[in-house]
Amino acid sequence: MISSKIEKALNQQVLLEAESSQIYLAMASWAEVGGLSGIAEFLFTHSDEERMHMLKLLKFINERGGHGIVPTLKAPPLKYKGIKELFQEVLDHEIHVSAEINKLVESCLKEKDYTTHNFLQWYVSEQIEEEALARKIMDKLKLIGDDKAGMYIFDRDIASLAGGGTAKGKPAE
Ligand code: OFO
Repeated sequence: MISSKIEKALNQQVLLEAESSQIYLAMASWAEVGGLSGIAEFLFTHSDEERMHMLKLLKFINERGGHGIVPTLKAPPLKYKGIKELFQEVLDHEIHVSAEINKLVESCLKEKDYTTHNFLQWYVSEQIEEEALARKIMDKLKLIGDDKAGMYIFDRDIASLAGGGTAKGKPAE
């Protein structure tokens, strides 16, 4: 059984994962409309994975005697300044998510909730991968700069940047 404090904190994380899914979905749609089909595909997949992260939390809360709350989401932005800005936002967002996961882990230790602490370890590793991937993408984009041919190749090959884990075309467990 989880304490109401942990239940509330986990539901906050449900909201954050749902927001992540929503934001990446909006980014995917913007990229698709702009003809960047590789980037769009990558972001659609990423959005699906965030939904899986949300579901996994929601089900855990229910399993542990709490109530997983389906949150109200605010509308994500419609447009982005450019590809570099978009992926910088992805990186910043993932850094924020990692910080929130770490806070949750800390709360579990304080509450002596070792079951939830154990459950959250999957998210801790997931965040290491997601941040690393977003950084790798930003490094590539910095190298490409304003080169249109480089951007064409980036859009074509972005799926191959993803190596095993998340946003790599395979759903999270
Ligand atoms: Fe759920 O990993 Fe990104 O946000």
